[in-house]
Amino acid sequence: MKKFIAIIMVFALLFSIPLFAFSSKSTSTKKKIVLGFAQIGAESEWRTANTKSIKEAAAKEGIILKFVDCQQKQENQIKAIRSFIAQRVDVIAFSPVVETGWDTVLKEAKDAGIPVILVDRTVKVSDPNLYVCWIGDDFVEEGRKAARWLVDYMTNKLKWKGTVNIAELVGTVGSAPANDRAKGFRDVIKKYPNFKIIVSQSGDFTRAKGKEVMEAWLKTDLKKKINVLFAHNDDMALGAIQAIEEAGLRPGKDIIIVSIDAVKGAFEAMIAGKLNCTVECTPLLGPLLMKTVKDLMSGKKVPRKICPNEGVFPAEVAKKVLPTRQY
Ligand code: GZL
Repeated sequence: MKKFIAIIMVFALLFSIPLFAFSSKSTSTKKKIVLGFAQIGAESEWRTANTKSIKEAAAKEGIILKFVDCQQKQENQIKAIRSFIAQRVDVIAFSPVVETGWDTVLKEAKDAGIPVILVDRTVKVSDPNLYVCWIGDDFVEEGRKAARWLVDYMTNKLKWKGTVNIAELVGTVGSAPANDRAKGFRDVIKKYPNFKIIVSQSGDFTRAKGKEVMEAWLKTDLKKKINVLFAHNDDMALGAIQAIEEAGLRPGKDIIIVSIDAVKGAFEAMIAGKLNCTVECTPLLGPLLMKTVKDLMSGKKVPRKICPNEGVFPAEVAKKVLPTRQY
């Protein structure tokens, strides 16, 4: 009898171990990374796509995202960064609405030992070590690409004779894309004396403001002078297109239009013959950001600058390319 009971006990013990192993809470629960992100706002199709990319990538990577929409105000971004510091997040990322005014708050993050990643736009700071990495697009090159396309189109396609009078819709005043796209565009057209920027004003990267500025221009003698519109983003170009039509002119014909971003709305406008070219500036930076965050947290060295490749899309390719676009 004793032997029988001993055998039963052994089997019971052997059988319970696997169950015990499965039922016990794994002791290696890894702490989830917490990322604070201070987004500029929701001013354009581009920004909406950028936010979607960041949120989806965080969810996919199991990163806890504390996301703040800062309504295009620097003071709100500074407030959000301070709240991330107080919450002791692991990493802070943000797209700085303008280039300057960040030294103090970035020093607070550095003193708190929290790494900062710039996404999309860049900053001008006294100490470059106030951030560890910038993930974004080369805005100067985007401006150059827009100008190179324009010079080729006017000179070789339209065989334009005489002066090319250009109106420029500038992005948010003081922002890196506005400063750099303007610089890149001028780098190229300064080599062609007949290409002249005759008027330049900010439309703050929004459709509404782009329309408002173009409306005002077309109420003056600029209506007879403007041959080309260079818009720093598609949203301002799309707003200006509405104003051009309401003024009885044909966008894409009476006024040639080149812009930047390559959002879906731009492809639709090109297919409708109202926009002539858009230069790509990808907002799909979420996966790159999450990879960089994970590399940082696992102690890997991360590059100072991560710049995706981008294309140029003239109207003639719009119909074919649109179905392949992700934003
Ligand atoms: C560029 C980005 C700009 C887009 C605009 O990377 O910062 O801000 O060109 C957006 O559409 O508003």
